[in-house]
Amino acid sequence: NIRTAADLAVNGATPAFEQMLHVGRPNMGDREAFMQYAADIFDRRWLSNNGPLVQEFEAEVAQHLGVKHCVAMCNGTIALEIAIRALGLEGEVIVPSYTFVATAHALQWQSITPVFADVDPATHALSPAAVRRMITPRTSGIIGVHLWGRGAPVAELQDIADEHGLKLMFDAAHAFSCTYQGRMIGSFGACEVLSFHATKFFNTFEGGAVVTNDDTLAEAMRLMRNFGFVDLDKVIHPGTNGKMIEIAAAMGLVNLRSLDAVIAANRRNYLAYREALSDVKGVRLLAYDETERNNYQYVVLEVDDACAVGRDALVAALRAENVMARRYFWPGCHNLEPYRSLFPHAGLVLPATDAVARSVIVLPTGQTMDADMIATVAQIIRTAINAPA
Ligand code: T4K
Repeated sequence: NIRTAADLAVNGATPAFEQMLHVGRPNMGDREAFMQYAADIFDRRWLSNNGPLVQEFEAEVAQHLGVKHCVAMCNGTIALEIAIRALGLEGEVIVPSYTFVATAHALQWQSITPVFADVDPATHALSPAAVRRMITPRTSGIIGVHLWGRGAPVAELQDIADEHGLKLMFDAAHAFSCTYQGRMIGSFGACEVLSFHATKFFNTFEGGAVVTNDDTLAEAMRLMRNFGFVDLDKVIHPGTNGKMIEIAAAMGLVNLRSLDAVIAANRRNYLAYREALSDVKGVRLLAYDETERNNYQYVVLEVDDACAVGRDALVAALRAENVMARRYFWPGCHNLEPYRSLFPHAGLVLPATDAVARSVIVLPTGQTMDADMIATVAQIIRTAINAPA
């Protein structure tokens, strides 16, 4: 019963939730099915290095996404690094600043300069016009990000890449099992990178993959994820250890069976939040396009500058109630080190990125949230805004 400022934990009341509510609480499939896979792995004594479950997992993912190749990896960041290298990116690559820092780090880690372009404030996705402004003679590629599982402006970015002879790939870490203009995300650009981290819509504990229709690129990535081995004692290329392990693939195979159930739970949560917050002035939920298939993994609340309570005060009020709301992806990569101090980013101003990063709160969703919990979270937000201390 949170009605007045005095009922809020931030003002000394008992927190609404005893247990913390997390953004990114893992969605888990059938426990028994997983235990069976684990027992089989024990008996088989095949734990890693392109094992049978990894191969089965790759085939199922490729089929689900309607793409020719899935190259499974140990996590999304290594998958990004390997994709970037296999594509031959160099010099400068244009990326959004409003993304998880891994998108930028995967380039910087390989001595390629991520060049940050601004986003469209309405969609939070890379702005094609901003991308054009950042092209220089050193630009070799563009990495679009399907942020929050909503498709980046794929067609416009492909046009820019074609006009300027640039490579285009996508960070699809958020967009597993989502569509762009009715087609499954996974086969756009030269390749697309997935993350199966614990906090993602679909997880393999840790994991990732690159998906592509390009045979040569897939072959190069398979080499690179396994030290460049082509035979038992023959190495033909520099490589790293990007392999997915069998127990991760087992989790993936189990979780693949509950994709639709998780989507249904996430969508129900998203609609419950939307309904409960519809009359609260100063905040709005970022809408999903219902004509697309969405995974609804991110409930993204935008706080207006004119809201009676600032974004950070609202986050503090939620945290006091044990609602671990997140300020993703504040303050934008261009404001994080090393980028903020380095040429060409020192002093870079990206107005839309700054405005979006200043306004967003990501709220808990997933299998573990129910209607009562969502009603309470919404009531905390309503009270914090309407009855500030
Ligand atoms: N590109 C994009 C656009 C990405 O968003 C990401 C990852 C990547 C690339 C790279 O993919 P990976 O290399 O990660 O596969 C989390 C995740 O660690 C990260 O995977 C994800 N993006 C990012 C958006 O979120 P943090 O720093 O927020 O994680 P952390 O530890 O604060 O956890 C988030 C919340 O989830 C916490 O409240 C705790 C809860 N949680 C977490 C784990 C791991 C659980 O309840 N159970 C768990 O097992 O980055």
